[in-house]
Amino acid sequence: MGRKGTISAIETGGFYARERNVTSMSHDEFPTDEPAVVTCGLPYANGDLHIGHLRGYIGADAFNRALETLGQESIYVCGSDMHGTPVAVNAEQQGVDPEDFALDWHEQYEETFPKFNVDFDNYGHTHDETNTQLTREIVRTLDDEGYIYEKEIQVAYDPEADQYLPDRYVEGTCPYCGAKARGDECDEGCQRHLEPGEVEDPTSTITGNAAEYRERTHKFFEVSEFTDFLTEFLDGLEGTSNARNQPRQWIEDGLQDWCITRDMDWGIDYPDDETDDEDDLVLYVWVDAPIEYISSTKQYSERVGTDEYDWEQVWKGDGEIMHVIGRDIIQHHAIFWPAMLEGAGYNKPRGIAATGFITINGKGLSTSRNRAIWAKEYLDEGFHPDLLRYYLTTTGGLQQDVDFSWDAFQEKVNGELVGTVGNFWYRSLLFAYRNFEGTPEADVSEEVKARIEDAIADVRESVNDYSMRGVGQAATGLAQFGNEYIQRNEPWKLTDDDPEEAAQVIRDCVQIAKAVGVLIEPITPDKAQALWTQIGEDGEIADARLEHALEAPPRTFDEPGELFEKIEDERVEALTAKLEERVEAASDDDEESDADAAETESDDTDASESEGMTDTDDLEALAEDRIGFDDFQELDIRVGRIESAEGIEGADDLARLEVDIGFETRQVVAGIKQLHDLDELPGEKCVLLANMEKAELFGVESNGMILAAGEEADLLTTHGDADVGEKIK
Ligand code: B3M
Ligand code: ZN
Repeated sequence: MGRKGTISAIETGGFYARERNVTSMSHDEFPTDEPAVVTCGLPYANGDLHIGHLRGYIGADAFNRALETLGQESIYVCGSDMHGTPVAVNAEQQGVDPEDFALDWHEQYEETFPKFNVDFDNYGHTHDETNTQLTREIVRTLDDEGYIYEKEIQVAYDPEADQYLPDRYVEGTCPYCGAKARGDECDEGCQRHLEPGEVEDPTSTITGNAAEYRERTHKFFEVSEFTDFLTEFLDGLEGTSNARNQPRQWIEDGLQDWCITRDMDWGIDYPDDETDDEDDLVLYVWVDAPIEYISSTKQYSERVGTDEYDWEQVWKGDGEIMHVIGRDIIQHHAIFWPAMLEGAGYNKPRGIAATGFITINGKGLSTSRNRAIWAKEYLDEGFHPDLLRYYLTTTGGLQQDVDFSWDAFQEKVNGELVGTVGNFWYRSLLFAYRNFEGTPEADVSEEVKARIEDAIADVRESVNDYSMRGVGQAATGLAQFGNEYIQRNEPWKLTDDDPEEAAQVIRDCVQIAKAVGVLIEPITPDKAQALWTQIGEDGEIADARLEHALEAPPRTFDEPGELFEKIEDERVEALTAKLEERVEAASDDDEESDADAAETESDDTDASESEGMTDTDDLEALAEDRIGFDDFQELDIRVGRIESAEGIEGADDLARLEVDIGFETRQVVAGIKQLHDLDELPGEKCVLLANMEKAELFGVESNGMILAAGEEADLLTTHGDADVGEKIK
């Protein structure tokens, strides 16, 4: 990123630093008096679900459950995304009708989600009657309001296939960052949405031929008219900082209008009056897809009755709308979608939480390389869904990429769920059962009451910060306290000498056990329910509020059992070997089929496939201007940890960072002020060129250079156990 950027580390927030996802104070804290709806990005109905999908659906499910424990009225809705080229291309490859193809996957998803305790209040799909009607109605309104116009544009066409090439039917180079890109998105590079005609050097994914361009008339939505509205909207938007910062940059670069029609058959017809025209356009999939959020809410409302939940109060009144999405679809949710909602007279989202990706053993998840953990595979292995739920929600902050390996999974499960939570539950309840046949009669001590109240406050704050990791940590932290408490008070020594004191300690422990259950329920609902039953509570723990954590459990209960089981080393070794073999086998296949230019990939996020460098000069430089190993050795590049980050006054782009590089802390100036939320950086690992010449920028000395790539200054880092200070070699 050149000389302009340097950073340095400040007080380190540490690994468990609270995730701060909320910067705006323009909303009342949860719980509010308005009904809420939580949504998650709709899965394209085009292939098997994997761990990358599950992260979002589980995270949003946990968020919705956690909101309910706060006393917020809230529902969780979603649906399958049936249209667009992601579905059409895959259906075509299999020679089946896109509708049958998509419905088939839709039904599979409907069955799969509950197996992960992902509990949608409504799960519809974008091709159903509700969504078709509502989409047409909203587009008509936008048209009536004068936000839609026609324009002649050049669209890609494959003469051999005699077919237009919308979106995923074409591939080429991103005009913004040079990465390999799909027709409508720079999926491996800067993540920008691309308009028809924008992708450079387009080739057809049907035949592999270079695409031709033909002139066609298309409909455009005037997003540019909403620039001021969107600027203000983003200022009040809660959720992750990336959902505010990236769109602000795009707005600054100037918003383009958005082509909302496509030359294809599969989709919702553009609602105009001339019907039966062969050239009829369908709506771009990204028009009808988010409308499913409303349609799905409406279906729920119609099912339970508007007295119980009124979709119009939410979507046309003041309801709380929260979207959980992948960070690759921020532009659709934080620019296009609020503009559509505003133009059509609807309520806007309160929060957008855009999550990072999942990597597998430190490498990008890749469906084509079979480097993924499939939903079905996980269940077939016989692991309880709550283990994966816990892993995915608590391993990293929302915005961070989360790495999955069977090793790390084992470590987390054995350490935190078996060792901390399960161990505390079992030892305290078993002791209570054996000595008191249940909960001893006593009041909870002040110390324990206060500790539970603190944990409840942490959960409240975490939910308001959209941090499910914070919720998990509050629960696990309380169980940790429970273990310490029982250890410190040694009730087993008291039963004979001081039975009253023993009763007090155990009374406290049963309360802590119950409280851990109530607090952890959003993340591990089945296990929490099992605990609930063990302590003799009736009904469902999912209906319990945070306050119930302080209410006395029933007097008696039956003998408890252990709720978590250790994952053995041999199991992990076998699973790891199986995964590696599979990836290897797939990459052999892949090499063979690489020659087949028509190959397309449904949702591959393999970063290793991206090529940021396509400029001819760069390629020549790469071929000729090689350096020797000795030259490389001269670069002192080290792993660092950002301790602090703050903007430099008067400099638009610059931030001052303090970076711990093991033996010392460096002050660095980096040009990342606009591109990163500086509050999020402390605690992050980075890579620093330590023997860079010193420089002074805006009066601040920069002693080293932080390495980053791409227009968004994506900070380089390490993914394994390299220590801070380690030299890169
Ligand atoms: N179906 C999947 C994706 O791009 C897409 C999401 C739609 S959300 C309205 O992640
Ligand atoms: Zn790009």
